[in-house]
Amino acid sequence: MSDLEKKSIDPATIQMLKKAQVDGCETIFDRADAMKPCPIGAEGSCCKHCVMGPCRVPAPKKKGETPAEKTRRTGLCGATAETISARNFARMVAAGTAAHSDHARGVTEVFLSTAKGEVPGFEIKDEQKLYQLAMDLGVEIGNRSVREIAIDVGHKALSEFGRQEGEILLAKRAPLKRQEIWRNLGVYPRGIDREVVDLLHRTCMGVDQEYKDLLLSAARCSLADGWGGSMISTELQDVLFGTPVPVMGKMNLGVLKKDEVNVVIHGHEPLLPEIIVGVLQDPEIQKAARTVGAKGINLTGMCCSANEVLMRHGIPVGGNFLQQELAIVTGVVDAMVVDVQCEMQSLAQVAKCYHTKLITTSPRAKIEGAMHMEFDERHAQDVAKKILMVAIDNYKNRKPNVEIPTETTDTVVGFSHETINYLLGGVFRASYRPLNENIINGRIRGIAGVVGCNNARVTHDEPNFILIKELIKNDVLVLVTGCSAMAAGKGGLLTPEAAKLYAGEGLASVCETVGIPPVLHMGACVDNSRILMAATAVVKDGGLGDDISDLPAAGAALEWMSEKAIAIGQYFVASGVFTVFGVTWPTTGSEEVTKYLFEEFENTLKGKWGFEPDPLKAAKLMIEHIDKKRKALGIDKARERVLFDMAKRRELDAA
Ligand code: XCC
Repeated sequence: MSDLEKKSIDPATIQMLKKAQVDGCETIFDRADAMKPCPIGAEGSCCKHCVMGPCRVPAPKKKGETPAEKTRRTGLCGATAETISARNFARMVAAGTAAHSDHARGVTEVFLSTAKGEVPGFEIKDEQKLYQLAMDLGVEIGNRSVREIAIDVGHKALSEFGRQEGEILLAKRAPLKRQEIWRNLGVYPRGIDREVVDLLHRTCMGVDQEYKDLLLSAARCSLADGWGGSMISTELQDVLFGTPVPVMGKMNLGVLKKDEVNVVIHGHEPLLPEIIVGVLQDPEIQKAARTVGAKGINLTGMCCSANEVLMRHGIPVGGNFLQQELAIVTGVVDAMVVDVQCEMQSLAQVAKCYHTKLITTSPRAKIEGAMHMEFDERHAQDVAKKILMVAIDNYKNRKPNVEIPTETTDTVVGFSHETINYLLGGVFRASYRPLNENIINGRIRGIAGVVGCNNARVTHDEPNFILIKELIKNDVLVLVTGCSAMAAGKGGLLTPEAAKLYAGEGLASVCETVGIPPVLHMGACVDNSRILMAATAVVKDGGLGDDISDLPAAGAALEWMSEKAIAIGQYFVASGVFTVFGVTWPTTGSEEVTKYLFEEFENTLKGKWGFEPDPLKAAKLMIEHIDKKRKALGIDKARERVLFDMAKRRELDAA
């Protein structure tokens, strides 16, 4: 196997890496070879919170540091390795929370304008969800019109960002015991922006210099993401664009088409993509595409924007984070339209190697060398049409070096927590009861959320794919979001048939009865809030304890790279979930900080972090945790009864 072939388990990715090499076009994979990560930064030991530094306090090479040696290991101001490490970690949480929450603010503003009837092209699609949200936000329903309710919901949601005191309203959806834990620890989030500002302030030079206090504040900030910003964006996007229901879709670069105008939408906010999907049907646009010799317009998604339009419209997915440059390398992408987050600046360079127009659309995110066509919700359809026309005009500029991989995989996606409820219980008795019963009787051993990014420091898609396969083999139902969802999808795990092929007998039997895949695609990264809601629904249905931390459940992000992933991981932990990350762990510079996150959090928050880059070992850790929780619930015996050995399995197969 050549070095290039070790970069990804996905043949389409390898094929495009080879093409990029032939075309002389540099990608992130080349840069990862050329530049190694800074070892001191990687362990969280570099402090640049003032300009007397940067101060570097790397972890001691060998164990058994004396107190005197330890005292000498500080920054100029005396900040200890613990303070520096905790501050760096907390800043990641603040940045990740800010990203998800600013996305949510944008959605809320458009939602409010929609409710007021100010933005043509947007409408309220899911009234049922609006009513539920209204109740949770304390908005009166009565005999009021949808418009009146929606306006109040919009105002209430918007005020959650600037709220100065009290408790974030949607966090009241969490199990009561969980809320008590937050209150007792003083980590119940007050307002979304307030927690981000609070954490940025604390982590300034010379402010909070007690690592435990910093880490608890980071927990509070992350909760403002999971139960605040992220949840608001998921909820309002569902009300505006429809709550996802299972839909078929295709994944991987093979979805690009040689004889059509290819437009790739990449980023996170579904606002403009939703309008583009609508405008595509415009006969004028279709005609314009035919006029330039194309058979039509082929819209595909990349990263989390892809997840959004895939689960609501079945729009095919080009790929995940590490494939964004490679889509352009095919030579057939006429326009790549980006908004915010996870868009590599190198896209502008790669686009220059081919003919692709890179178009930025968010006022918050411009890229040097890209065209900027700003999304303005008041004229969203016009902007969408103009963008499509740029792509159509560019079709004729394609160069001869065109090559599209053939790989595409079928998937079934769109499992919102409401859909799971309905699928399991049926329309007349929608509930999580059947899921709980199957967990209690042991057919389903537990639930795992496998989420997060790709990372050029590890083999693309490999850790996520191996982990997910190992979990379902051991009867763990897996929920996926973000770029890991695409690793599962491209690997063929997002179909009902995957249950028979890969899942353990217990899980397979449940999936076959209900007709669902053993791995449920729940959406984009802000939709990790759906996992919180699903976990809460399981708790509320009864029989599995009275808090999320009682559930036989675990989380993982083995290919994480973004600060957003740390914010997500932290809110999972602060919601009571054991969460394992891979690649590298950003606090290894301080043993105390790492121990606090990995062990002591379990005593207070009842959730904890873990680190294990090897996917099989990570699966083992998660399954051991699940089994520990089953034992604590007294349901471990049930599972022993349903486990069959190989001889018994063969006997059953033969029968
Ligand atoms: Fe980005 Fe959301 Fe990570 Fe993928 S999973 S690399 S954050 S696109 Ni969100």
